[in-house]
Amino acid sequence: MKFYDCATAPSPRRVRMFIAEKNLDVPVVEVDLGSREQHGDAFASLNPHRTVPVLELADGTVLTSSHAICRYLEEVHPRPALMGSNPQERGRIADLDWRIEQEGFLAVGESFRNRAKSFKNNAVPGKHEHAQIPELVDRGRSRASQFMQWLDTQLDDQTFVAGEQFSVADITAFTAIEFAKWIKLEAPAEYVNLHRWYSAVSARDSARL
Ligand SMILES: N[C@@H](CCC(=O)N[C@@H](CS)C(=O)NCC(=O)O)C(=O)O
Repeated sequence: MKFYDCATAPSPRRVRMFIAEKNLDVPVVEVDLGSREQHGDAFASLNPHRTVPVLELADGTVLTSSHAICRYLEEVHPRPALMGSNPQERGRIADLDWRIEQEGFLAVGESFRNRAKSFKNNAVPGKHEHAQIPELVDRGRSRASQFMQWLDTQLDDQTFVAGEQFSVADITAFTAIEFAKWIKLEAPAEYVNLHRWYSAVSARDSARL
């Protein structure tokens, strides 16, 4: 098994945290997005979508999204459970994880990629060129702010995003909040639940990767 990572990119960070929480030792291949290695023949033949993270399994199966990689690792290494321990929990955590990715993580990405000069013709990750749309800089930022407000409320009466157990939903939310620093967006001080949770997750070993 090989994990294609990029130490500076936010999506592979989700998988790095997941692997660390599972205490797994997975060989890593670093992909240099800065020099556009993802568009080179070697990587593009592995993942035609030209994005990281990628998990290549021993039988040659290639998984090309954070969610699928985490799902696979959870199936093979069920403990500690990060995606729920019964059907109800699994459904609930999947629901939260999807919402956090859509409304938090991707909202930050929308703002960042439509502004950064280096993404002038690559506003959407992947093989196709897409011009930036300047209006999406503010829209993404505003959606990310709304996400933070929702997250603070979600954490009002529970330790973690999905309840009292740390889960993949915390990993996606934490990496989204970290990613938001790239657009200089931080949660307001009055979001005390969010800040309490952020301090707790930051203190985990997996958060340092
Ligand atoms: N949904 C995918 C998104 C992957 C993604 O967008 N990865 C970015 C890095 S955070 C990437 O590979 N970008 C390459 C590029 O922009 O060319 C996942 O979560 O795995």
